[in-house]
This record gives sequence, C-alpha cells and structure tokens, in this order.
Amino acid sequence: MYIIHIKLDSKTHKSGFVTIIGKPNAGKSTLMNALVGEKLSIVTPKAQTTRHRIFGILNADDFQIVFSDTPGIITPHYEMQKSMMKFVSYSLEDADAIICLTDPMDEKIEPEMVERIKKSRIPVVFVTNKIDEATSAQLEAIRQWYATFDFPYHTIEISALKSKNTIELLGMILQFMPIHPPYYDKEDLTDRPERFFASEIIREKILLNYRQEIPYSCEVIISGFKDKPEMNVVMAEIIVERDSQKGIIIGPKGAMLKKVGTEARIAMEEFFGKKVFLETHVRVIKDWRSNINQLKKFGYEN
Ligand SMILES: Nc1nc2c(ncn2[C@@H]2O[C@H](COP(=O)(O)OP(=O)(O)OP(=O)(O)O)[C@@H](O)[C@H]2O)c(=O)[nH]1
Ligand SMILES: [Mg+2]
Repeated sequence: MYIIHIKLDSKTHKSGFVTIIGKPNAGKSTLMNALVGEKLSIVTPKAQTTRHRIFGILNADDFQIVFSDTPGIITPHYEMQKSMMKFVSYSLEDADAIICLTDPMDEKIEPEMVERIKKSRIPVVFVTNKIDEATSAQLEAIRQWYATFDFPYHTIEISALKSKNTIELLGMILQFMPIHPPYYDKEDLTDRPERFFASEIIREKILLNYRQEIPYSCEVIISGFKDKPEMNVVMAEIIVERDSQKGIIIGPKGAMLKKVGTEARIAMEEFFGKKVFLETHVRVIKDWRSNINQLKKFGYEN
C-alpha cells in the first residue's frame, strides 16, 4: 500500500480531477500507477499502449485525487485514433490541473498543444520524466523549452519508474485541488469494471508478444466474466482486422495464442488476487478500426 506523508494545512477535504497528457511512451501510465500505488494501466515499451481515458483514484483522509491516464498525443490516421484523441480533449475540459509529461529522449508535444494548455488557464505542471536515463544535456534542453512558455506553469523532474520525486509532484498537485467533497467512494480505485482490466491485461500481452502492426489491429472483448468465490472465469475474444492476422495471433499449432493466454492468466491472477480460468478465441471483424459503429460497440465513442 501507498503511504502518504503529506499533511494538509486545513482539515477541509480537497478533491479534483488531474489529467496526465503527453506524447506516446512518455510514461503517463507508469506515472499514474505510481501515484495511485496500483498497476491499473497497462505499460509496455510500445507507443500507443493506452487507448482510453482511465481513472486512477488516490484516496487519503482529507483528499481524493482522480487522475486520468490518457492515450499519447498523435496525429490521428484512422477512426480509432480520432476517438483516442477525443479522450485526451475531454480530459482537458474537466481538469482541475494538468500534468504534461515529457520524455527528454523523445518528441515534445506540438506547439498547438502548448497553446491549448495556455488558453485553458488550468494550472499545469510540466513534468520531465525518465531522469534515471536522461543525460544532463537532454534535461537542459527540456528546461530551455519550458523557459520559452509565456504563461504561468510549474515544473518538476521525476522518474515515474523509480518513483523519484513523485511524492513531491503529488504535493504540487494538491495545491491546485479545490475544497470539495470526494467525487467517488473512498474505497474506489478506478471507474472501470473488472472486465475492462481483464481485456487490458490480454492487450498488454498481445503488445508484448507480436510485432509491427499486429497489436494495433487487435481489440479484446470480454464476452463472459464470472466472479466465483474460488476463481474468476473469463471468456475473451481477440478481434483482428484480417484473416492473415488471425493466423499470426494463433501461431503454429496454436503456440502463440497459448503463450499469450498463459501470460495473461498469470497477470490476471495477480491483479484479481485469485485463480483465473481464461478462454480466448480469435475473430475477424474486417477493418474494425475504421468503422465508427464497431468502435462505438467497443467503447471508443462517448
Ligand atoms: N527509464 C525509465 N523508463 C520509464 C520511466 N517511466 C516509464 N518508463 C518506460 O517507458 C515505457 C512507456 O511507459 P508507459 O507508461 O506505457 O508510457 P505511456 O506514456 O503511458 O505510453 P502510451 O500509453 O503509449 O501513450 C515503458 O517501457 C516504461 O517502463 C522512467 O521514469 N524511467
Ligand atoms: Mg499509457
């Protein structure tokens, strides 16, 4: 469990929404997991791992912060990516504070996004991540970039992976939280049901086991989820866009699908804290990523 050492001056309860935005792979999901103290969002070395807005709720006696993990900011090329970017936009509309995360070894957000943050007038912390790996020259280049901004902002340099300076970041964020009763039950960790995490865990294993376009062509649908006292029984469908992709997912004599299934089951058992029976099938839905009706069914349209 996470131990919070920050004490608020007043006894009054604070609560607010904090969106975490940035380019793909900046470490947004790693940071949200570190702040909340649970592995809610899946993390992989591949860009565009996160496809949805996912709430991670940090509860303490006198505050509740609702973090939004969001998809990395990209120029969308197909309907699914357009939906992903809408999730980023919505998260900015209701935020009490913004964390804009940058990997100093990778791309910066576009000037239009900086302008959008400026115009929003929402308190913003520009966070430089991965200080455990970045060189001092790379860190300095990011500092100089921040120095060009002509609006009020805060900055901090952290390592989300090593939890370095994350408590300090939390302290900064707390200053911006309005006095407000909690939005969610104090026991809640997220807004998402268990089956969402089951599908995300399978997607994480797909991202880690297949190359190139394959993981991006997959969606995971949980067609059955039974929470029994002794185990969770999970039925999952892996949706691909083409027959050839179905063959790749299954692999020779079903070996690849078996490997993904086993890895996902073990991760689910850890997440749910009980035994899991997992059954997976692969189904083709032609070009689902470009089909708005299909995307709605998969939860990509609000
Ligand atoms: N060295 C180092 N690696 C990190 C740090 N934070 C995250 N990473 C790594 O960066 C990669 C991407 O992390 P994610 O948390 O998935 O990044 P993201 O911004 O959520 O990526 P998308 O969901 O694709 O937009 C993973 O391999 C992480 O382990 C850090 O502080 N230091
Ligand atoms: Mg992510």
